[in-house]
Amino acid sequence: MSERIRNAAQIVPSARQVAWQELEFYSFIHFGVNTFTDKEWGLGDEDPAIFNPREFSAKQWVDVCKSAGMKGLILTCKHHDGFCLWPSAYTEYSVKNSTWRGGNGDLVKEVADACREGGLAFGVYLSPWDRHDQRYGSSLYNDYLKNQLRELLTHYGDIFCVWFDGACGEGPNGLKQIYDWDGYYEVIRELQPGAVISVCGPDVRWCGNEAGHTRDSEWSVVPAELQDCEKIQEESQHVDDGEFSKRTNSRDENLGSREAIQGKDKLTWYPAEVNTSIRPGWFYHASEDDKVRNLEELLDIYYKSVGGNSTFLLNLPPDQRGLIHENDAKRMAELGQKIKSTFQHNLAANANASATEALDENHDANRILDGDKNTYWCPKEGTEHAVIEIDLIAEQAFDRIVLKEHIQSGQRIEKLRMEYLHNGSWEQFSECTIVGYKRILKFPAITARHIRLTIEQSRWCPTISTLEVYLSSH
Ligand code: FUL
Repeated sequence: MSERIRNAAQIVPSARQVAWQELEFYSFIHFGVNTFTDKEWGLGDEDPAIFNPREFSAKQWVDVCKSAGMKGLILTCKHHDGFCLWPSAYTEYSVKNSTWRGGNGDLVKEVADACREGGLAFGVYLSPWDRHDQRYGSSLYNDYLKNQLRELLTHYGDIFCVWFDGACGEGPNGLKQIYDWDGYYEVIRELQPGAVISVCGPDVRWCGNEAGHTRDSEWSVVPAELQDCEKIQEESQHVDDGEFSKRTNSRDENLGSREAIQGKDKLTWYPAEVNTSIRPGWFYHASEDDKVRNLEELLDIYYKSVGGNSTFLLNLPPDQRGLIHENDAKRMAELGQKIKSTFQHNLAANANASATEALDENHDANRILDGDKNTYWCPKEGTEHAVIEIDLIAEQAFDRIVLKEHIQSGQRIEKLRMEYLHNGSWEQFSECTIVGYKRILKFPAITARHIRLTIEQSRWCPTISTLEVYLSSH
């Protein structure tokens, strides 16, 4: 094993990245003046008076998210049009000049409070691109954005995520802004050290598309240059200096394999998030009421994202009433019900496991069955292959297996297969490449008492913290 791969195997997540990853599934809420103009991108000249969601209920949003099993919510506090959903002291272009609650409302506060009450983590989307603000295009704008961050990160309790997208168009004066990313990050780290900075930020990587497509092998250890990818995308495409074509791009299929990281100076823990909308648009359009994604599609994305070492950020756009439309709410309840019923009874909870090798008794094979995410099995350093046999004690029918690595130790598994004992011989029923935080294996139901997990390829030495067995159809 090369020195490089051995080093890659020892790159670990920060505490904030682990906490974020454990949220698994959370919502994006696009809401603002566009909701009332039927647009996707506002021009920044919309009259604030049009913002008037008469039946707005943050609790309804939170209830819908919870019905789907989501654990967090990210709100577009300001989109590209510049209109702010909180009464910022630094602009007049906000809810304070809207019709809603006579200009006395604070929508960010109501959503943050409802999240806290309902047990959801709360995150903020703040668009750096601002088509309204006159300061845009000068250094004054950077101060403005930092002041807005200060407001959002001090008045609304714990924030789990600041989501920056890379769109950088012209402002009202026809100028483009040179963003002070490092300055923004400093404010975030100072005020909310537990928050991840996503997409145009160092903590969470954009998966590379907005359609819900996922990679089969989603590595969390990737070339560090990807952390700048969304920020420099626009400029780099214009500068043909010969370097750009050599850079890894967030849209590339292969980001973390041995070949992909070969020759890269610096690697880092930069895990992926899959973001997509339940409808074609990000904002609500009545014309899309019958275009809500179906249950199969959403389940498929769930399995491939949450069950493929990513998180799933699903957009639910509230309508002009200020409510998540009935069609979307119904779909979320169906999705949550399906996920919940599938992963309710772990058929391996009382099983026994034994491995070809274990580092010591604190890392024996039964650690993968003990329901404790902090304990894990691992072999001795340098052992790249291993076999774990699991005795389910009785014959069981099952069609899903959940595997987790102990990511606090790194991401190491590259290839594994699953077999079951059938009439005295081992037969394969599933296989996969990477595991990472979580891999959900999905296969036609089989009935067996003995199963076997073979790690065919790994980096330095693999770990497994969890193995669970489920039956989806009961
Ligand atoms: C993009 C934006 O331009 C879209 O409007 C949306 O907010 C999406 C999540 O990010 O860059």
